[in-house]
Amino acid sequence: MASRSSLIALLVVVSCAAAASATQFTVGDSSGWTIGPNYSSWTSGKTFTVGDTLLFNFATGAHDVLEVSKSDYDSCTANALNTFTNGPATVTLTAGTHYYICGISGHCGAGMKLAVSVGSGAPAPGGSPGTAPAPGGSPGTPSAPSSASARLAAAPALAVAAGVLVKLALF
Ligand SMILES: [Cu+2]
Repeated sequence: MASRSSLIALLVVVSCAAAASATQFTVGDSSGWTIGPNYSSWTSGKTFTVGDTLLFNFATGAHDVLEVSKSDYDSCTANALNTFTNGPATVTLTAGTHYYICGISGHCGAGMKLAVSVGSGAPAPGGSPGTAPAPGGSPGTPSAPSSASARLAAAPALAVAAGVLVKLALF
């Protein structure tokens, strides 16, 4: 009995820790950041949230990571907003859509391009695209209520706790 209780306690602790921490996504999984993987396939089905990190795995000098605008992403133009030349590189995600390409000649055209849409965790009501936070701040756009995001952050932990209780009942 004691061992079962401690197992359950351990499960609860581990589950809560997992729900509270940010997620690290390894770009391209085991393939890493290189020519070959299809990065739009890689992003599909994944949910990126503010504070999550992208790990770009590449050998320094073989590739690099440039954050670029959407038009430069579309045209594979190496006009960097941010540059990460040393691999592996970790990028912490902020809200909005972020575009990354490899700046080595020909690599972006060969598929080294990644677009990541980062949500706040709350579905935008009425979902208007193109409402990225403007530098300098636009008037009349109140920031999302923090209580709502706190509730959403707590939801996975509650779901996990409920799951544990169900398992407990089935024991
Ligand atoms: Cu490259």
